[in-house]
Amino acid sequence: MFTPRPEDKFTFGLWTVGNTGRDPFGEAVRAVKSPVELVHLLAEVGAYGVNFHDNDLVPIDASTAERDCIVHDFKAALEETGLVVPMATTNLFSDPVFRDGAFTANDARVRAYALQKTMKAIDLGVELGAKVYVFWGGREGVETDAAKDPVKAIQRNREAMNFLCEYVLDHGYDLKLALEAKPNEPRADLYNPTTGHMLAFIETLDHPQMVGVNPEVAHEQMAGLNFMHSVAQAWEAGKLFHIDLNDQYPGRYDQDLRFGSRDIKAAFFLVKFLEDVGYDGPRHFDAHAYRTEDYEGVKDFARGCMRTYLILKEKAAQFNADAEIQALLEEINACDGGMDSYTGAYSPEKAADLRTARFDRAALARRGMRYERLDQLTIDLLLGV
Ligand code: GLT
Ligand code: MN
Ligand code: MN
Repeated sequence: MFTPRPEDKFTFGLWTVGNTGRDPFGEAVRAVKSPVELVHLLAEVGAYGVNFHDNDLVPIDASTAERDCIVHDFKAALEETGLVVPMATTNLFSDPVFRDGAFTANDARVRAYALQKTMKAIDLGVELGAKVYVFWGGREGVETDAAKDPVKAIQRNREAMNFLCEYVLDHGYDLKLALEAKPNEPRADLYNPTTGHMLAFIETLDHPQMVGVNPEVAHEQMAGLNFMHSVAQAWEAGKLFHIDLNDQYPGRYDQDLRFGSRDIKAAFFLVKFLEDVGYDGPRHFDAHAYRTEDYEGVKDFARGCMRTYLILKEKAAQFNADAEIQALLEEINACDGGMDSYTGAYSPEKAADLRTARFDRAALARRGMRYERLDQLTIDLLLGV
């Protein structure tokens, strides 16, 4: 029980299980593992797929011959283990050239280089089978608003996304783009800081149907938001192309904790949402092991992400089958159709009828909703009582 299967579509980035524990205050605590070694580690713990930034796989200064050799070995590891590559992305944040951003940098040469790097990285992702291409603009922001015009930044971002959509179409690639928001870190402020901002931005693009979002738990929680609500809005708009699962204490740096390790109730409602609506994309864990761990601990971390997801999926099924919970939900949502002639699509007659309808406001206001009982039943269920 709670053993991951391919149909669960659990994926990890090379940068997640390959994280060596470096932070702003300390050096690496784990030795670097090669992409091929990481593929084998992921296969051992039962993952379905592996994602990467261009430079997680191919070093930024590699020659074409080196690139081809690395890709050849990586493909062989995928074939040997059966792992797939559902998503790929570009590193537009590590190299010093991106210190002022990539697509929004003030230097036009940096913006052009960022486009060139992304085109090559898209080719690499597609070559390895990626169907979703993520954009996380880690450096697309400012420390001081004296330096950059935020309207210009939005326009530069739009120009880059339009350019890259055309590139994908021009090459006939079967690839969707997914934008990932984050409010801050590593810049003091990042543009398009939440999933909601991204959804609004996407509608201004030349090919909005090709572009969706990749919301991350930690990033919305850093902004103090209810992650599941952001996911729900993306889903309802047909824009939930990918998802980054992890956990986070609100108001802190981006912690990327093991999925479900901090806010169990929020994780439960998230898993319940994804399972209830039938989200069938990858469940990508964008997190990393504690800095205290060796590679055995990294495996514990990866197994833990998947196990917690599957436990919460089982709990969601229990919630949906629980007689008392379902009876309460039925009572809460009870509807005798008595309001149907007033609500729904507008008509002048409806509006006139509704204007004269009589409501016993005091009686309506007296109704207790039983949400305390419902929530306690949820807590009992989560605590296994
Ligand atoms: C980086 C970031 C993540 C993004 C990755 C994709 S890189 O680790 O913190 O949230 O999803 O670029
Ligand atoms: Mn992420
Ligand atoms: Mn993060």
